[in-house]
This record gives sequence, structure tokens and C-alpha cells, in this order.
Amino acid sequence: MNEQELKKKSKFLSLILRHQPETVGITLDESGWVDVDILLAAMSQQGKGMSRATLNTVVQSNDKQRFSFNAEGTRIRANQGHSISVDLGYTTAVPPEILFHGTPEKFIEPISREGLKKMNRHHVHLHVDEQTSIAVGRRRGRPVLLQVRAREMHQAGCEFFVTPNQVWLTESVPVEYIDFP
Ligand code: HQG
Repeated sequence: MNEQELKKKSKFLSLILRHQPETVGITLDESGWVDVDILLAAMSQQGKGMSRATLNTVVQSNDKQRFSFNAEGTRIRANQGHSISVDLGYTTAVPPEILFHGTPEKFIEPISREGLKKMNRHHVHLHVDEQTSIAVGRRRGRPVLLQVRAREMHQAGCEFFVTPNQVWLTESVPVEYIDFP
């Protein structure tokens, strides 16, 4: 399978496992999991089926490790990025001194007034490395790299979570903890 096909399948999985499971007529449990067999059967009913081997390839080759199987390999969920309500059960973690957030230039003005908000997702997404954050910002325009003084926020009582694929999550980032370029 070429990269483009893999990406297309990954996007469809993201749609089902993060946003609209009803697209293929399934529901996720409260932690975002669904049985692999149910998922594959539901996708196949919509004419968008894939084999278990292909699903494994989509999960394993995913550039951002967006999905996980449970230990037995019988269930699957998205690691983060949901817009539907799920409790991912991540434990809180102490963040590094600085975390990055990339955003398009056009959002700098509202962010400088209101800070970073989670918008349609469950959390604000932050990264440890600058390159990833710049790539995130570039999805929607000319990217601007913001530095978040995460440790200071944590010391002030804000909770942080880290996902298995190293995305740092927090409820919101007040503007006083953001360093603009
Ligand atoms: C911006 C993708 C105006 C925020 C990516 C962002 C990431 C504000 C947009 C992950 C704002 C929300 C998350 C405010 C924040 N006023 N705009 N007060 N506060 N924003 O997609 O961080 O491929 O929900 O800067 O690679 O861009 O899905 O968040 O530009 O890792 O796995 O509002 O999603 O990963 O956009 O991206 P998003 P994001 P996946």
C-alpha cells in the first residue's frame, strides 16, 4: 500500500474513532475503545472495509501513532484528538519547562487576548519539539511558534497529561504563560 492510501485510511479511522463513530454505525465505550471485529465489520458494511492485516499496518506505520490496540489486540482506540466525549484515563504528569504550540498567524491576535483554548477538542495540544509544533501550525496557514511555560503552569496548579505518542494535553493556557515570538 502506498503512503497516500495509508493516509486516507488513517484519516477515515480518525473520523470514526475520534469524531463520528456513527458514520459506520458503531459506538465507542466511555474510554474510546471499540472491538476490532465490530469496527472492521462496520467499515465493510459501508463499503470501506479493510483486512485486519491492513488495519495493523495503518496503526503501526502511523506517523504520529494516533491509534492503539489493547494488550490483547482485540480492541482499538485513538490516543487523543477526540471531539466526542471520552475519558482516556491518562494520568497526570509533570511537564518539561517549555512546551511548544504552533498556530497559524491569523490566530495570534485572539490567542494574545484569550490564551490557548481547546476549541473543538478535549484539550489544548502541546509538543516537546519545535518541528512538530511548526508542522501543526502550518496545516492552516503561515505557522507561528508559541512557547508555553508549562512547568510554571503546573506549579500554579494546572494539570497536564501526556499521551503514549508524546502529545501533552492541558485544559487551557492562560496568556500569561505564553511567550510570543
Ligand atoms: C487555535 C493534529 C483562536 C489553535 C495536529 C489551533 C495536532 C485559537 C486551532 C493536533 C485559540 C485548533 C491538535 C484562541 C487556540 N483563539 N484560535 N483563543 N486557542 N486556537 O486542530 O493544536 O493529525 O483543534 O492554535 O497535528 O492545531 O489530528 O488543534 O490552531 O497534534 O493527530 O485553534 O491535531 O493531530 O485546532 O492540533 P486543533 P491543533 P492529528
